[in-house]
Order: sequence, then structure tokens, then C-alpha cells
Amino acid sequence: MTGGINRRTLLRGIGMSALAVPAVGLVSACGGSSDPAATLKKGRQQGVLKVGIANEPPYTKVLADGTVTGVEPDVLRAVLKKIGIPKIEGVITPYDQMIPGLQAGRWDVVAAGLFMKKSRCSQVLYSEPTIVSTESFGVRKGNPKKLSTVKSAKDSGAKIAALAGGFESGALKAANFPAAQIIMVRDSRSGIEAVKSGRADGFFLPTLSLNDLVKSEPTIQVTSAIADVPKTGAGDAFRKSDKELHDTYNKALDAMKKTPEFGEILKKWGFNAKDVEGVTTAQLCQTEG
Ligand code: 6CS
Repeated sequence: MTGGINRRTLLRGIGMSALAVPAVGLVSACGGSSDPAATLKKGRQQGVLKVGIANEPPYTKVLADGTVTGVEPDVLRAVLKKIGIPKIEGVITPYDQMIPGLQAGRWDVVAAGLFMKKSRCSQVLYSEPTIVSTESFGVRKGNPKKLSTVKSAKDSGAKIAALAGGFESGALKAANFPAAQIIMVRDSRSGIEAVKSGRADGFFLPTLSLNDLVKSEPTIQVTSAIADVPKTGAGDAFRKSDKELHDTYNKALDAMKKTPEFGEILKKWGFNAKDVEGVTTAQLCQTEG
């Protein structure tokens, strides 16, 4: 891992030999530009784009040597290569900082499984969806509160941990979940610890993320997919001022989706390309929250 900047650590992308550079100064101060092709040109000239990630496998995963992987960075890297930008450089950040950091120019794209919903879609240009996935609760073995849906959790008075500013905390608010029953946490480790300690009865997170977390947590189990949560889907998020990059990327993504390469990347991380077929950004951006 190279470099480290406050909460965000600058990481090498696959094959990156570039030195770590400050996470500021690579783009204009506000990150935006009057030229809709500015970031596309910058990426092609410098051969790299910075990407906001979370390090929440299998959506995003940072290896011990700093290599940035996970389904979203792997799709992003494959598509950017096709439009003349061979490398990415990851910056770890919480989900609620991803759009502000994009708009401030700390990175040029978000590829983290930042699920589409109205409030986010109004602030960025999302590509078409790259993944569709489900949500679950991480609960203590035996699921003592018999959690299965948001409604069952609400009615049973269960305390639910969720990432501050994450999709799940928005879904709880949209379901009028009592604030007194929500335990806001900063990261996945804290969410798991809240359940283990009994402070929370469930940790609300994507099913695949929980499945990865519980590999090292024998006292925690993952519920089936929660039926009363909107479908979650993500694409790559670009600044509204980067229309040329967004449109060029989208076209290349659409072409790649028609090749085995797309399905192979998703399958490697436990996703199914068939789940994305026919799902659009317009549909996912209707989600409240
Ligand atoms: O979009 C979000 O906010 C959620 N996405 C993922 C992949 N994990 C948790 C996070 O809250």
C-alpha cells in the first residue's frame, strides 16, 4: 500500500508503477470543468483516473500490496482500458463521502457499489448498472430476534446497525424505522461488533458483503435476502460536468456487457450478469431515499 492521506489511503491500481501522489492537485480545485471532455482527456493523457472506493468485498477489495480489486473496480478498469485509460488509483472513503469527494475533485469516478437512489442520482451521472444485489441482516447465531424483513425488525423493537450515510440507513428512514432503533456505525467492523456485543440485533448490509465478513465471524450468521427492501443496483458515478467521459464510458460498458468478459468479472466476485439484464439506471434512480 502506498501513501496515506488522513482517512483516505492512496492505493496502487493493478499494474500501477506510478508513485503515490497527493489526493488533491490532479484536478481543478472544485473537480468540475467547463469542458465536458476535460476529465476524459486528462485520463487519457495521464493514463490513470482516481476512483473512490470503500474496501467492502466483494464490491471493492484492497489487497495487502495495495492493489485495488472487487467487482466494481474490476469492471471499471476493464472498460476504461477500452477508452484509452489503462489504470486506476483507489482512494478509500466512507460511502457518505463518495459524492462530496467526487464533486471536490478528490477522485474522478466512484466505483464502489454506491447503490442508485433518487438523492444520489440527482447529484451525479451514473453509468448504466454494472451490478444488482440483495440486502440482509447479520445476526447472532440462531437469529434470536427472528429478523427477516425491515418490518419484522421494526415491529419487534429490534435495534439495527447501519452505515452512517449508507443506502441501508436511508432505506430504514424511508420505512419510518424509529430512530431510537437505529445504531449508526462508521464501518463494517463496527457493525459486526455492535451485533456481537448485543448493542444491535442485526447489521443491515448487502448479503454478499455480510457473507464475506462472517467468514471470520463464527458467531454471526446472515439472513436470507430481505424481501421488503428496494432492489439495489450500482453503476459508476461521474461528475455532472464530465458528460463526455460518462457517455464514452457508457457506450464501452454497453459493448462489454455483450461479451463473456463482463459475466466472468461478475462471476468471480459472486454476482450474476443475468441479474443486471434489462435493469436500467432510470429504474434504479426511482428508489426513494
Ligand atoms: O450504496 C451504499 O451506500 C451501500 N453499498 C454497499 C456496497 N455497501 C453498504 C453501503 O451502505
